[in-house]
Amino acid sequence: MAFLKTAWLVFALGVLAPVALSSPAPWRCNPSTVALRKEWGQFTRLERKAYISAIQCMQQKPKQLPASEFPGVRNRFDDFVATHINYTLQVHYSGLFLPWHRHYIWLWERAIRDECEYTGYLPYWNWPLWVDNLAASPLFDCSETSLSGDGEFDSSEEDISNANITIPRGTGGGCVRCGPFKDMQIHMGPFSRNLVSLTEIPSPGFEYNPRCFVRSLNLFVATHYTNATLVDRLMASSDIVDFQTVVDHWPARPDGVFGVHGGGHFSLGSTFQDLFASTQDPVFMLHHAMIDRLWAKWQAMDAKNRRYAVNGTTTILNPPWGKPVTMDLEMDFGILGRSRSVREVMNPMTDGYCYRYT
Ligand SMILES: *[C@@H]1O[C@H](CO)[C@@H](O)[C@H](O)[C@H]1NC(C)=O
Ligand SMILES: *[C@@H]1O[C@H](CO)[C@@H](O)[C@H](O)[C@H]1NC(C)=O
Ligand SMILES: *[C@@H]1O[C@H](CO)[C@@H](O)[C@H](O)[C@H]1NC(C)=O
Ligand SMILES: *[C@@H]1O[C@H](CO)[C@@H](O)[C@H](O)[C@H]1NC(C)=O
Ligand SMILES: [Cu+2]
Repeated sequence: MAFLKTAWLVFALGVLAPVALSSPAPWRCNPSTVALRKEWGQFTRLERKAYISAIQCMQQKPKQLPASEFPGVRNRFDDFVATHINYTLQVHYSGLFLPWHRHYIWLWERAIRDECEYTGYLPYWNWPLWVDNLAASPLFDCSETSLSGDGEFDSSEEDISNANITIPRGTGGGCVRCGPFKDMQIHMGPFSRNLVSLTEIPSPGFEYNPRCFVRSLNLFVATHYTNATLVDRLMASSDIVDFQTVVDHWPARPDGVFGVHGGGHFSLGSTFQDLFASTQDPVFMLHHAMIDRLWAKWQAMDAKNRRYAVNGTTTILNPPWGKPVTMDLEMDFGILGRSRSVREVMNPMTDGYCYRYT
């Protein structure tokens, strides 16, 4: 024991002394230290299980938001859900969509590493790989290394249609009864799909509304709205206005449906279709990691013109009175982390970020 202590002391002095004497070099992100975010299918079985355990760990940790104001928040995972609900009207179909979600998913990655002993990095969902058969994908095959799969068949799920489009119903529609998130309860929502002129968080707000986690895999939506042609088209976007249109309004539609962002959300059924509370589906972070990945790659292809490109306002659907997004604008994340300027999140390898994607 004495020997070990001495050895440790020598080791500590040897390593730490030079650092203490010279002024510490500022921490910099470089290619040898950068974290790699991988596609779910590129994770080993152990890595997938570790990520699943991290989500379950967050669902068991105590919440930080107060029960008085946030009755629907029951655990640490729900802190993320409520924060997303809270900022939904600023950070969707607006100039904040890409920057805000970049930081939000980074906060989640940091939280599972700091609070749940997760040692990996965020995985992503590469939509085109599985559009022909979601149920056979490693993400949704309901195995113990998936994020569960389809819900039970529920005959009451209906097609979604409006004047311009009809989306046939998916193959589930009921509760998820298999895989790691079998019988999981969600606590908040549902919110109406009608986004017209919303200026405050609509009902049910942060109310507690326990019910089962629903999925309905939808191959029509997957093949039509998240396929490889659309991803190629997104990557060929000429500028940020075009890029955001293909993400969220392509073909351009006043109600904001569709685009690859909405495509992913609508391909999984009602829990994930909820604009405010979709964070309750454990695949949320992977879906947004894919969007972040495509944005990061698109930015890097022409950094001079794209690194600091933004367009839009801080209000949903960019009304004429909306406040334009600028680099100095501060974005808030409630209790999840300090505010960040838009400029600070424009590069995944600076300002405290240090990640890239496969
Ligand atoms: C249908 O498309 C037309 C033309 O783009 C548009 O003006 C109209 O608002 C759309 N209606 C709905 C319900 O999306
Ligand atoms: C992808 O979807 C678009 C629009 O729905 C369609 O025009 C295109 O043919 C599809 N591409 C593939 C590879 O399925
Ligand atoms: C966004 O781009 C459109 C189209 O180029 C432009 O008219 C608008 O002024 C831009 N808005 C902001 C807030 O940058
Ligand atoms: C919700 O947003 C408001 C600002 O709009 C902020 O003051 C509050 O702290 C936020 N609450 C949560 C839970 O994020
Ligand atoms: Cu969102």
